[in-house]
Amino acid sequence: MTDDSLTIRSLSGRAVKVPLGRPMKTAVGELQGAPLVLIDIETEEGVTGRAYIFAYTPLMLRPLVAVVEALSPLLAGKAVAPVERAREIEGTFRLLGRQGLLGMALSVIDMALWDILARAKDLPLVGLLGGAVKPTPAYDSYGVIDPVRDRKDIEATLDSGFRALKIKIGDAGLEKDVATVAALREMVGDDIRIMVDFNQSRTVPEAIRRIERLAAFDLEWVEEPVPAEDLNGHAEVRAATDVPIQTGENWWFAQDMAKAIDAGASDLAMPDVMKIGGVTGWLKAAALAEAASLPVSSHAFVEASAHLLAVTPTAHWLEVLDKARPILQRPALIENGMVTPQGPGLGMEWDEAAVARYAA
Ligand code: SMN
Ligand code: MG
Repeated sequence: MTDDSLTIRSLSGRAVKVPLGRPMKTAVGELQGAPLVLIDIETEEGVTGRAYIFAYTPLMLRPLVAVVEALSPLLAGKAVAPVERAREIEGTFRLLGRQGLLGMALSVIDMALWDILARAKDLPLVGLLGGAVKPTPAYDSYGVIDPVRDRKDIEATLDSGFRALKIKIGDAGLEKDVATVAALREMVGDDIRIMVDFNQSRTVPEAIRRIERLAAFDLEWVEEPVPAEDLNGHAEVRAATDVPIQTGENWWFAQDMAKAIDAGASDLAMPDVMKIGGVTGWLKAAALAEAASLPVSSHAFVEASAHLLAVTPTAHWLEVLDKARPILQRPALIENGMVTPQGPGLGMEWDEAAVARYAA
């Protein structure tokens, strides 16, 4: 069977609301569970590709299913050729633009198409991309924490082998941020890497003021200190501190990443495979990062990120925010603070009983 013998038959999306392993409070709101849209792409040859969209809010579940279904006629009968499909769809939506829900749907459809190609050759995606099945260092991702209340969870994170963890901050005043990070540093010791994420919540002066105090705790990075689209603001904060600035989860396709690099917005990059354009977009982002000497970390999407970081020249950290675990037959392979890609394809099979249980 050659790749071009694979033909898309149909596209479907199913909405689920999945419980989160732990609360995910951020400076800009709290996630009540993980609203996901599961994408299945069937082919005439009987190979099915799977991927999922993270909707962030249940309010977007029905619209996202509608967007996926609206795209189906554009893809049915076409070859499973994700690079060609991405080029074609970019042209189709040139006037509208691919940001927002459309960009999320296009990125995840791309992931499912690559899943088909790898499955058809009985390969893990990393293998189809020419890489090796190898583990990537990972960090455990928390929301806003209470060092006393969350001590047991954090100890379990370290006991399971993680050497890094991220917390959300910026939900209250500077002193709370400083006290939380100081308590965490005290709890985990000097060798564990700590990342903090403001989730776009600060102004430039306030971000600079807070980071000046947080610099004492040897942070791996400070993430999205100001609104994601404020590239100059990110660059201003970056110029005011030696603490590495991280951003990228809100870049739409490689073009946004190129603008951020041009603006000198960050020391690091963390594209989100659901917004950067799926596998096709990620490969472009990885090339941009290598050319700009930017370490690349992932954002959520543990399963796909394990494959993609394994073929990313400047791979840095993999974020473990394991949202899909409850609806997968086989969870992501997370061992001793590392995540190893699983196949075939992206390595995901829906647990249909769980999908039914969590149907939205
Ligand atoms: C985040 C991820 C997913 C949901 C809310 C917030 C956060 C992160 O920005 O980087 O983990
Ligand atoms: Mg973030």
